[in-house]
Amino acid sequence: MPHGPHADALNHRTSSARLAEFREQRLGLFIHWGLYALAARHEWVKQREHLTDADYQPYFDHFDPDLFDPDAWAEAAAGAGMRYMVLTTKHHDGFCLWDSALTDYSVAGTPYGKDLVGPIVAAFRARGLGVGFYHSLLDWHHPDFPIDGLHPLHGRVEEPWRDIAKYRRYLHGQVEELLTRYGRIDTMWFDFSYSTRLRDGKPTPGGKGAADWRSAELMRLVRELQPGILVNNRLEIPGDFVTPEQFQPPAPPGEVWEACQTLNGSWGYDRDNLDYKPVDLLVRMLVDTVSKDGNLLLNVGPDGRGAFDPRALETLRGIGEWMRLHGRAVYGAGPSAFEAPQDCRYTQRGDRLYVHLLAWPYRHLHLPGLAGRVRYAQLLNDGSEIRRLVPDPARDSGHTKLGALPPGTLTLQLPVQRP
Ligand code: FUL
Repeated sequence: MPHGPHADALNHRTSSARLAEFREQRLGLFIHWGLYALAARHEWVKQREHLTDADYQPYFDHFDPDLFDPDAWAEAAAGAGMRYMVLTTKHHDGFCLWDSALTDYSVAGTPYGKDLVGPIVAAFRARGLGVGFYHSLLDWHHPDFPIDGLHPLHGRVEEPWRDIAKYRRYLHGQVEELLTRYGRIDTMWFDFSYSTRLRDGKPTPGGKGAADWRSAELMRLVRELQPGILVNNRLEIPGDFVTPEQFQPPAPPGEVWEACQTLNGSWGYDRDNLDYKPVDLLVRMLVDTVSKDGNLLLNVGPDGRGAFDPRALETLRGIGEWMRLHGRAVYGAGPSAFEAPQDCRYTQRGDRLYVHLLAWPYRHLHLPGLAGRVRYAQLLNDGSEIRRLVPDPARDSGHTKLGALPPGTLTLQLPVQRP
């Protein structure tokens, strides 16, 4: 971290460069991987089924991902047009994917026996992708973590209050390990703050949880160890970006933001859940997100042997095909000052306006406010020309009218004169 009189300005510049990079990247891969992959029925299985440590132990004893191939993961992400990834270093169950000096509850103690974080970071870096760490503030294995209303053992033990201060030292210590062992880390994705004194699963209003984790101290530690890193907003104090989960904000949140989405409703590997979102829906989510100046983080939960589910791979391939043809309407693109017609989204980069048609049929498309501003119009996927029709001045004043649009979800590319 730079020191001296200009240190603050320098650090500030570093994070604004990183922010610009983040908004340029637009699409990332979330990876939820841990012992719950062996249960294969949602990453909250320990809580949902009130499993004790003993019930959960077989997953630890059998964690031996023989098909783990981080290069294949990175290849699948890059092939989907993703520019960064965020990996669960530890989820709420407390299991650590790295060999932490602070606990035995890590991959090092499993039959697999080796660090996983390092090889994953290296594989994604080798493909030029950014690297982020998800880290849970919760820990359903640590002996000092309170048996609060969200804990798997809630209502099943007599002494629910534990020493949160001891747990907090552990949490900060682990974050320090993660941010000093693996070189530059681009994003820290904490999850999630609430008061551990909640009852019956209901958080205490007023954001008191930040005191439990000492969020401000944790934030300072992260920024000191990794200047320029971006930190999300789940510490209950302001971060660098906000994280709507599994929903598309109807309007731009007015802050830097990243939506996160599952492919099938579960973040961890969920064998019997076949409810995969179709590629065109995910593409529409991406387009909608970029039109509102956001990023999209799409999740894959690798299975117990370390492989991506074939359905997830197929989805990533489909997104990749679309991105290969339409990436220029996504990377570095953002909202447009022009107002999009119904069922359309606009993304814009420089003087290129991208018109994403989310519904069909369109015989003609009227683009409000663009009369006289469109120099040329083409389909983005094949560069073919779209004819501009002469508008009827009585009906179409102020519009540009495009005609002869073929069916399907289309993206048009228009060089425009900006307002
Ligand atoms: C949530 C977690 O509880 C989920 O398991 C998942 O990690 C999601 C991204 O964040 O708050």
